[in-house]
Amino acid sequence: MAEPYPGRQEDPEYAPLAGGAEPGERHRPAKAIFLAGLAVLLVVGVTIGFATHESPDSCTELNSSRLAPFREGGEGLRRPVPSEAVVELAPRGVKEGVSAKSNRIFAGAGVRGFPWNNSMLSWQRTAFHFQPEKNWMNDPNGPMYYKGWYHFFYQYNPGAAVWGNIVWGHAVSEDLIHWLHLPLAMVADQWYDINGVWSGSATVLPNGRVVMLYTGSSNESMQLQNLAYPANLSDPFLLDWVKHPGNPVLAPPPCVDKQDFRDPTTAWYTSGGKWRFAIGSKINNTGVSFVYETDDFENYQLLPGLLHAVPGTGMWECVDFFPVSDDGLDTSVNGPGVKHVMKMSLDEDRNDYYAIGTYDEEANTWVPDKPEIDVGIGIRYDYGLFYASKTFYDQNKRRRILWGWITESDSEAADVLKGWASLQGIPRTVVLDTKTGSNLLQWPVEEVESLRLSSKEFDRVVVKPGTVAPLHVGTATQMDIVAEFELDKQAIEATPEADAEYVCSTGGGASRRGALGPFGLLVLADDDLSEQTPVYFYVVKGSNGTLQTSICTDQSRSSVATDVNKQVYGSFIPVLEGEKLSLRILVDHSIVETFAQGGRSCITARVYPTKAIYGAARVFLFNNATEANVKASIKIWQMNSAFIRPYNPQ
Ligand code: DQQ
Repeated sequence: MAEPYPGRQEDPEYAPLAGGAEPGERHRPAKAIFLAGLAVLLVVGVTIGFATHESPDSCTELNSSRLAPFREGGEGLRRPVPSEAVVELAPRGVKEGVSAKSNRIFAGAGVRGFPWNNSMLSWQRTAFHFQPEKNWMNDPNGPMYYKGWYHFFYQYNPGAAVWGNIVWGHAVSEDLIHWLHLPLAMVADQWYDINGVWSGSATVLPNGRVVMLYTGSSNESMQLQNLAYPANLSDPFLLDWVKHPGNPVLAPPPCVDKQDFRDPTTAWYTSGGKWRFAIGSKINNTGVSFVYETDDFENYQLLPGLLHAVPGTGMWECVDFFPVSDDGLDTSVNGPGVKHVMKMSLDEDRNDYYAIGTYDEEANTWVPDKPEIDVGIGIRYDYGLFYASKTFYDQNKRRRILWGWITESDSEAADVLKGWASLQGIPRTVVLDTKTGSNLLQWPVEEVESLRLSSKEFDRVVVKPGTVAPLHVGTATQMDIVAEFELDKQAIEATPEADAEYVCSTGGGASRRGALGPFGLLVLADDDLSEQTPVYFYVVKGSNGTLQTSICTDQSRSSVATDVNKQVYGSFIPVLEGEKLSLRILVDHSIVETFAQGGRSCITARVYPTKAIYGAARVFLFNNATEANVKASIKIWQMNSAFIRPYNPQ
């Protein structure tokens, strides 16, 4: 396996920045961009084999022509810059070039809003998940480890609990659990990002310098890529950020819409001694990822071809691209035997998909190992709510860590009432599942275990068909649960083979009984089970006698309120010979995160009970199969709260 930065003698050079960008100072596009424009015409058309919506001639225009009106003396600079972005849109965000961000599905006529009171709404705030003190948050941005601190930036609306006026929030932590909220890192104060400082990624260079590439939505809602640096590298908190005077450094290539070019990845170092990063787009309805190359992070060349393209997947947001093994790898690691993960956030269905494949640096392509589960049509990071995620390599503990945005699934009106919206999932370590070769294993970072308090264990409990048993653990609103289940072998043998498949979303939830399922846990339940969120396995015996297992989270009875999402989430999950069925569930007020089979499949749900809250929240073990006993071993820890508070410079 090749080391990162092979054969490097010197650190790459880039000019330190003296101050913020003035609107009159503009960076000159490189001649390379012209070549890049031509390359896109030739290669994109051939690779994807479809007609663009623009005439082919338009593809021969200079990539840079889109920046020309904004260069010195250009009329773009004289156009008025809106003092604040418009947020009153339906749905919110589409006009600015991003899809709807807030959950408005329960705002329409015919849906009666539930009379939420303060005590119910206050309960929903989490105790050990990252969230700002108030207002709206979405994508994780620029995560990195720097001088002893984990840095976390995020898409943030400082003025409201709905999407809009996006800037970069910033927090630091020594352990990914306890956080200090810092002042905003970047605000929308330049023509090229006045409509929003959108998502981006950090690259920590081998000389310790930090490069932040991010998307700005310009005064004309064009998506432009920009560069920012820490003002003071000796400050471990990296409090001040400077936007490069030459911004924007990239405009959308001519063949893509000006609103379809966003979210640059962390850069990786090539054997040719240059840096590359990927960025998502779409051409007609084909999702694509372009790759740019640079040696100074100021001048870029669009490489011929596409890293990858999948017809029918639409706009790719927040592409992530990284090497993977059974251990964490630096983003620049490549070589024989190294697998690469391609992940994209599918704008059309708001889910994060990944696939494992091989990166050919010379050809600038990534090829999935299994085209039938290509990125966007196969495996998801999570089968509940989990979007716009991003990984980073933690050089401190030599692991790759995944952050994902967990949106609300109640009404926007309720978010406005409670004054905040969205969480970040518990950061997860990510390794290759070497047993299946096609999956990743995602697992809560080990630091979360430092919050474990007292525990209760239930060892090898036999649960008969049709049983619901309370697990007496005290308050059940902040828990870390690990559980293993074994289905009765005789019942499996006696169960006839059938053609039937089980699909969580249409399978009738945990109340629909089959011979070999459902069984699992009911979390956030009240004593009389009028509210409950079952997390369960469901096993069916296929026509060839093999067992097929699904893991599901059933929200249909999670709340008596009507204006919350009540889908049943879940997916089929590979269970290999000799493996027991295993679960880990983190419950933290309104979030339930499930990791099945060591993290081979994950489900994140946001639930909003009205009765099963505070001291009334319980946890139960259940087996709703008709034929099989289930043997369950369970350990449940009460979880402490994390310290997440504002930074006080004193
Ligand atoms: N969120 C950002 C965009 C990104 C989208 C805007 C994904 O950069 O594509 O807030 O949620």
